[in-house]
Amino acid sequence: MKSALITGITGQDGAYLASLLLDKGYKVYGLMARRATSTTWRLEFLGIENEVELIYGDLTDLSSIIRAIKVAKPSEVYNLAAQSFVATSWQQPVLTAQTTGVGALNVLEAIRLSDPAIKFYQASTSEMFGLIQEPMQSEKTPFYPRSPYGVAKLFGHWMTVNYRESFDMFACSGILFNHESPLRGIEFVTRKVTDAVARIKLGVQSELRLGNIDAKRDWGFAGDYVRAMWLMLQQDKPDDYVVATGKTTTVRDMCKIAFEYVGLHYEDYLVIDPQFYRPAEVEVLLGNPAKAKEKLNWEPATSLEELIQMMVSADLERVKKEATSNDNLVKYAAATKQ
Ligand code: NDP
Ligand code: GDR
Repeated sequence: MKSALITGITGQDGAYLASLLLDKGYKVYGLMARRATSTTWRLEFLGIENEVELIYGDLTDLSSIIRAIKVAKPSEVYNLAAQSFVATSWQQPVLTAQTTGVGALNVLEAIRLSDPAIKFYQASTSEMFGLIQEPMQSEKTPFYPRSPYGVAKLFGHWMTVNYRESFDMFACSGILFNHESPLRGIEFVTRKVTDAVARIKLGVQSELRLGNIDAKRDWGFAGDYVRAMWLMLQQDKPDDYVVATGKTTTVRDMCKIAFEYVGLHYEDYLVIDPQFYRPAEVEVLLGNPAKAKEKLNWEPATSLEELIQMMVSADLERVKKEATSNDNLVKYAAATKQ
């Protein structure tokens, strides 16, 4: 039986990847940071919380990663853990560098010191392109990150390339464009919108406050994207791949799709709030997934409309359940006023 270790297993991608690997017959281990409150809700949502083995550890603690590798004896390690919210990376740049940047190096070092034959996947990002000059970004597009997060990820990306070239390790970097799902963190714009649409529809929220709605993103479904991660580690040779849909949409149009799905107009509820603008913005992202299609035979299976509908439906169901008691309704109404 193949064994895999996933860092960031409690995150959106970690949960979907764990589910995929379990379906493929892997024994799945997850490195999980110790927190004061439970973080396993995504694993529970997918019904796999008892199917995976969770090992406490932190990406900034090399010894804990070495220990996790000793326990899991994996043939594949997927490094998905990170401080992954771009906006927070200006407020906590050092933590972001240590977790998102040096954390990736810690995992590479842990593998090199334990068993360099272990295959490694690094969760790289389209945020590394940042202030791009090319209309479509591919593996050959130069990088120009625009946030401490993007800079930290670029360090992890080049370390992955460097360990492949220096130590002949099977190390791959997946340059993934934005991907979303009902399991997306609530602070990211798609989920913030679909959650607001559900609350507004059910009468427990009155407005939605956003920042730069002219930003354009290439959005796909997380469930499709974790398949590409796995495929990268099944190839004969390690390499880097862009994973994207090849379509870009403004935040404004994404809002329109979400509100229209429940028969509302976004213009009636949207408030532009300067607090959600970023010190430096990535205005547009549009990926070219041609290499992933050719070499991995990977293609996205979910359209943006299907994705947004899936997210709004899940949020409607959740908000309905949460708002069954009067107490909760009062709480939500108060939270909306803040
Ligand atoms: P999430 O923010 O949902 O998950 C991040 C995970 O990292 C969580 O499990 C979190 O644990 C864990 N984590 C954070 N800090 C540490 C630490 N110090 N030690 C151990 N674990 C830690 O991210 P996604 O699932 O959306 O993304 C997965 C990866 O892919 C990330 O690296 C992200 O930067 C990258 N990426 C994501 C894209 C996207 O559109 N989703 C696109 C391109 C790249 P906890 O639950 O305890 O907070
Ligand atoms: P991003 O995702 O920064 O692309 O990073 P996010 O959903 O946070 O922002 C997308 C775009 O929407 C604009 N925006 C807002 N964003 C948020 N979060 N909240 C708002 O109120 C708001 N208003 C407008 C942003 O300015 C931005 O242009 C995600 C993360 O998953 C990263 O970890 C990953 O690497 C990249 O995607 C690819």
